[in-house]
Formats: sequence, C-alpha cells, structure tokens
Amino acid sequence: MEKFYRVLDVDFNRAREGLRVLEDCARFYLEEAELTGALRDLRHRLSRLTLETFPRAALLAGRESERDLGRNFKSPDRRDWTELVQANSLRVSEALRSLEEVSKVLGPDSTPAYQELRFRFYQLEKGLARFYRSRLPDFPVYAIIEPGAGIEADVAFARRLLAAGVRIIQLRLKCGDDRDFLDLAVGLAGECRKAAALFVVNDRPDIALLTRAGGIHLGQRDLPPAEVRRICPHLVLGASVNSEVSARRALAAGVDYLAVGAIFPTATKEAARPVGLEMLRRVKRLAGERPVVAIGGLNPGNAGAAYEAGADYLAVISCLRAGRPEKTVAALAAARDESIKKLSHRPT
Ligand code: TZP
Ligand code: MG
Repeated sequence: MEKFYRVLDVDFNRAREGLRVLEDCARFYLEEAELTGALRDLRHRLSRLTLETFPRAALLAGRESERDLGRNFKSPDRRDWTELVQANSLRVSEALRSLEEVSKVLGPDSTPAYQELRFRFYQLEKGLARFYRSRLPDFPVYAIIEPGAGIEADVAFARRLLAAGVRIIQLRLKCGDDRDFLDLAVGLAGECRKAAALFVVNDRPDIALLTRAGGIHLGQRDLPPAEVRRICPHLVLGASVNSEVSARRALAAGVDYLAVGAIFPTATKEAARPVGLEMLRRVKRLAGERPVVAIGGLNPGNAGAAYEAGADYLAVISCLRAGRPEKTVAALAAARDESIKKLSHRPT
C-alpha cells in the first residue's frame, strides 16, 4: 500500500504544480481572468479532494524523493510559451489519470471525483489553445494561391512551393462558388498537412474549419477577428491592415500576426492603395512581438527593402507565377539572410 501512496503523493504534487504553472501563464501572459480563475479553482478542488480523502500522514510517509529514480531526469528545455504550456498540460492530464487509477486501489469512492477533475481539465485546455497557435513557421515566404488552372494544377503548384521550402500557404478565392473553394481547400490542406506546413484560409472561417486549416486570414471588411476567434480559438488568426489605426484595432482584437499592404503597387489587387515601406516600419513598431507580413508588389528585387523595413514574412502571389517558383522562393528567402547580415553590420 505504501507504494501506492508514493504514486499518489507524486502525482498529486505533479498535477498541482502543473496547474500552477498553467495558471501563471494564463494570469501573466494571457491576462485572462476567467481562465486563470478556472485553473485556480481546479487546483483547489484537487487539493481538497486529495487531502480530504487520504491521510496527509500516509502521503508524506509514502514520499521518498531522495530515492526517486526520476530525480535526475533532465526535463527538456522550453523554447517558448507554447512549449511550456504544452508540457505542463500533458503533465497535468497524465497526473490526473494516474491519480484516478491509484484512487481505484486506495479509495474507490473518490475515483469518480478524480475522473471529473480530469474531464474538467480537458475542457480548460481548450482555453489554452491561444498558446498553440501563436507561432508561424520560420521560413519567410508566405505563399498565397489564387485558383488558376483547375484544382489539380493548383494543388500541384502548392506541392512545388512546399518542396521548395515554403511553410505557409494561404488560399485566397475572390470569385467562384463555394464548392470549388472547398474542394481546392481540401486539396491544399492535405498537401500542407503532409509537409507539416501551415494552411491558411482567406476570409472564410467555415472553410477553414471544414478543412481543419491551421489559420484564418481576415481583411478589414471581413468578419471581425474577435468574433472569428470565438468560433476558431485554435487557429492562427491574421489580419490585413493598411494604417496605424487599423493595426491598433487588429492588435486590440488579439490577432496573431498583421499583414501590411499593399506595400508597392500591384495588379493583383488594384484597389489596394500602396502604403509604402514607411507604413511597414510603423506597423512593425506597433506590433511588438507579433509577426508582421508585408504584402503587395513584392518580388526578389525589392524583398531586401521589405525585410529591412521590418517584415518578418513576405506574402506573394504574382511573382510566384512569373518564373520558376523554386527559384523565386529561394531568392525571396536568400534576401532575408542578406538583410540580416546587412542589418547586423550596420553601425549603431
Ligand atoms: N492585399 C494587399 S496587396 C495584395 C493583397 C491580397 C495582393 C498581393 O499580390 P502580389 O501579386 O504579390 O502583389
Ligand atoms: Mg478578405
């Protein structure tokens, strides 16, 4: 029995501590009062249940941390909030499951209560989804595909881009019917999944959900980002902006990245008034840690200037169709490396 108490003690600590880490993330990073309160409540309920069901003395008697084989296991480094939250979410759900199993031996009357806590945690984990979608892949080319030569050809084009290293593909469809939109989105989503790339749907949260896309992109006249967030809390959410006012508005709505444009004149979206590199610089300043995507009239010739003005990514449509896409993608990516080199040599 003592060994069961040892497991109970370890997993009680593990679950409580994991919940405390998540609570701190919700409190200090997300600053979301409701989620913070719900995680705290779960932690308190777990403590109450355990300490009211099992004698504290038995838990402490079972404790043998000095001899614990796991004592010297090195826990992996965490690169960011996403990894921190992911690791601690797993820790909590695993520990809750273990408590539930051990309670079957030590105090079966409490098992349903442990099970309920575990299910409550699964629910709360959804609130932590914000941490999971805040990251865009590293590669700086954000490819936008507008349907051209039919689904097969468009999907084949996406495959070429992915093979060239592109890790974000957006589907943008301004005319045509919904069935075509959905069919093409299914094809592109499948290719992106195979390549572990992010698939983003422009304008349409319904199509994004139906195709299990990773992101949704909204213009200023599309559905409001805050509303879309309610129905797609797990998706990377991007917004197009063309001024400091619109950038502030999008940031206040909690978007994950901003797309600024049109930077240069473009025939792809003639109505888009060019805002120039200066606006890109200003939006970058406002965006803080959120990534900024430059869009509009970009190509390998002006890519360096866009990176130097603050673009983290370049969203491109027509230049990908202008020559061999592999060559263009490589040139757009190389321009970033050049800019980084140039900026790091610039005297301060
Ligand atoms: N939004 C601002 S400019 C633009 C969009 C969708 C079009 C960008 O296309 P291109 O061909 O890369 O200039
Ligand atoms: Mg739109």
